[in-house]
Amino acid sequence: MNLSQKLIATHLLEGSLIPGTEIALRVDQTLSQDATGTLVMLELEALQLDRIHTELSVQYVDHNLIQEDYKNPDDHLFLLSASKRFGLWYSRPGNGVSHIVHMQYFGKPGKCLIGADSHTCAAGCLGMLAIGCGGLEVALAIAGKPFYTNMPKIFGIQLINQLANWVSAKDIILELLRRYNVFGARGCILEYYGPGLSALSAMDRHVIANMGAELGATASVFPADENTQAFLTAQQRGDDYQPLSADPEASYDRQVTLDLNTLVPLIALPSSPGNVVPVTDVIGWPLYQAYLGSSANPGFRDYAIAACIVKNKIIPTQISFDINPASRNTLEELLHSGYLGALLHAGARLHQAGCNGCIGMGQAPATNGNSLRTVPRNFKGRSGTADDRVFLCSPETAAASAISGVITDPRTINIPYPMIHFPKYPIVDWAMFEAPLTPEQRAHITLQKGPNIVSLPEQSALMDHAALPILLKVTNNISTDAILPAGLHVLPYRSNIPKISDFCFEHLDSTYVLRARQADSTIGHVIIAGDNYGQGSSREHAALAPRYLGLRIVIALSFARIHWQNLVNHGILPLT
Ligand code: MIC
Repeated sequence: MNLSQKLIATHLLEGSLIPGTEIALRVDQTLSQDATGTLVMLELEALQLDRIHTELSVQYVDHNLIQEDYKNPDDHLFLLSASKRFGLWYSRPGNGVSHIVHMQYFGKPGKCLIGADSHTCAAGCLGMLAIGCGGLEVALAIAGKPFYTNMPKIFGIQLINQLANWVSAKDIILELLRRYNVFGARGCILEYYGPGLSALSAMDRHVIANMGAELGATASVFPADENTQAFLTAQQRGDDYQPLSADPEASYDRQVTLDLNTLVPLIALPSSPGNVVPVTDVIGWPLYQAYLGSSANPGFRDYAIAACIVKNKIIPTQISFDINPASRNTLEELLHSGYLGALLHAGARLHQAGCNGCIGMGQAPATNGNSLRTVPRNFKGRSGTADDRVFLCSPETAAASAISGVITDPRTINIPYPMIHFPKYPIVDWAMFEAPLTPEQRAHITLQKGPNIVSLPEQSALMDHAALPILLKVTNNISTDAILPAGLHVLPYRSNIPKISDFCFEHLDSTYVLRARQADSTIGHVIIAGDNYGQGSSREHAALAPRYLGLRIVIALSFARIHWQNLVNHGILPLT
């Protein structure tokens, strides 16, 4: 067996390992973040849940951090009260992005994690079976129900040789996106193996595993080996380690070999993670912003190498050089090691640990300004600027470009390849979490709901027969960011479905909401779409909000996995 099959077999409750057939999995752990988690908690409330039934469930606050008014902070306190009420761990605002923090504190080889965030697959870097999904599935898993999905094909990625200097983990996943595009791994688990793994740390693997979501993969799986053990030991969790790997003669449904030594710095052009070209194709293009951080490049080395590149230099005035630490611990380590000082001295703008500009919660780029980011996705308008020009690249490329003032191949800057000095003892600080309460303590907790937290709307059953108007026709690869945008003006309504529905298809067809409201809501309407409809984020708001406006059926050439399930979960018929 390959490792993915082993992980599935040990969690299989129903079905068999035949690709394409439905399987039910036992879930050990769940994660949710604030932008999806408020719905999860409202769903737990609707289920009248008494306590969590998983081994471990964690609620993070990492997305909606800017407190322009009461809405986001009300959500944070609601989530704290719900975590206490139901028995979840709570990670406070500023503690960092769910994916890296989960890896640091809770990730465990061999466990099955599902998460209300498409990048949950990042935890596959530790030898976990980690799958992103909609909030309702996380709520049901917390309530002790299995997770249903189709048995994926296993796509073996054999890594041989080693990366050259100035080429890093981000370039590996960008190379896979260059080859297979944003739909190339749908219905698959990407399983990495081979001698090339030995030089990739657990955090390098996180970079690669995280962006499996961009290829449409169900999960990313790495073996648990000595690099995994080194990471867990440094996190003072050496006991959580167990070695895991594919059998020596394991086979895969699909297979490719990647010679790491042949890779070059790559960059995804606006506005799809699949538009990948070598950086050499765009050198000299003007730059407005260079942006470090997010779940896609969250590790100490990603900031440290940028610090080495900009050390003792000054970033040109017109460039916004944004540092978004992914975890508070990493921020503290950068502080103590001096790397943060080098970044700040060069002109960096330091933001709090969290998702921030990755989802358009601040740091929007200027009109026509090219923004080079280490984030995982660059769908149009996601940064908060409607006509944005966001590129995806490695920290090396972002920092080298920041210092040069134009898009630059990091191999051409005139400094020796830096040696990173890692902290001897990484910071491990459980004080930043609220641990689950005892049953006696939980009994006294009530949910703390601010005025913007609105219970889930009542919905009528799907009709047996209907003649419905078609209100919208859209093309291929429509992302959930296009269906229900992110950004500072929309995100604070994540706990308020009636209000957030005002923003459906805002950038794609600003007349849709009005036309849907004017249509007969007792009949509803249809959307026609191309291939890969609903790719990207797991936000179930992209189903619930159009449903609130009367959407009953989507007819598409094909659907992205998570959005298809979200449509089903909320009573919209997805027809292929
Ligand atoms: C994303 O990267 O698109 C997000 C924002 O993390 C989403 C979740 C959300 O929309 O709240 C995701 O990846 O699922």
